[in-house]
Amino acid sequence: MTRVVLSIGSNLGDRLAHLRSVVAALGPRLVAVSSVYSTPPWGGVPQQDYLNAVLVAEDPALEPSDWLRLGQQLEQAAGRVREVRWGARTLDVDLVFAEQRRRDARVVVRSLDPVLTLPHPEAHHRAFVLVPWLEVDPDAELEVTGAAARSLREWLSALDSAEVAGVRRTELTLGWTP
Ligand code: PH2
Ligand code: MG
Ligand code: MG
Repeated sequence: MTRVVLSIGSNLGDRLAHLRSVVAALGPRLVAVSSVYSTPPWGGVPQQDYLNAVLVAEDPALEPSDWLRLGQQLEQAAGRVREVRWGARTLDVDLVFAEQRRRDARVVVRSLDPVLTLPHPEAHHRAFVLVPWLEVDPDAELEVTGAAARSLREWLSALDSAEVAGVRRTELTLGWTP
């Protein structure tokens, strides 16, 4: 059983429809869905603003590598073409965090594999990940390699306040009801 946190983003084409395609595909596996946020592009490549959201999902049968593959399939279904690093994309599905459920305990999945590093090595630096994640899981803690565990709120307070303020909640919805 894994419970995962996915960061989804789009800044090309019908951005909202691309995000919604992930919600539709995950269906009953979804545990929580954040609001949709409008976010300035991060990474220095001039491009359109993104829509970003965070999803929490659970599936007894999927391992982290299965979630990664599923995310890549959804990116392809949205017509994703891989070109410029940090450049515009129809759909990006990033696995930022995973836990294994063992009876009542939750064990955080840690991996230094460059193909799938968990927790995501940059999640704690990205306001467009932390703000929606905090909305759906206000008590979450994130321990990244080489740093102590901190709450999402603490990671956010370490970021540039202009970057955090740039992440704006919209009235758009992903059409999910618990
Ligand atoms: N994704 C990127 C590069 N830059 N900027 C924002 N605001 N949101 C993203 O999801 C994003 C980005 C590459 O994955
Ligand atoms: Mg990404
Ligand atoms: Mg990605």
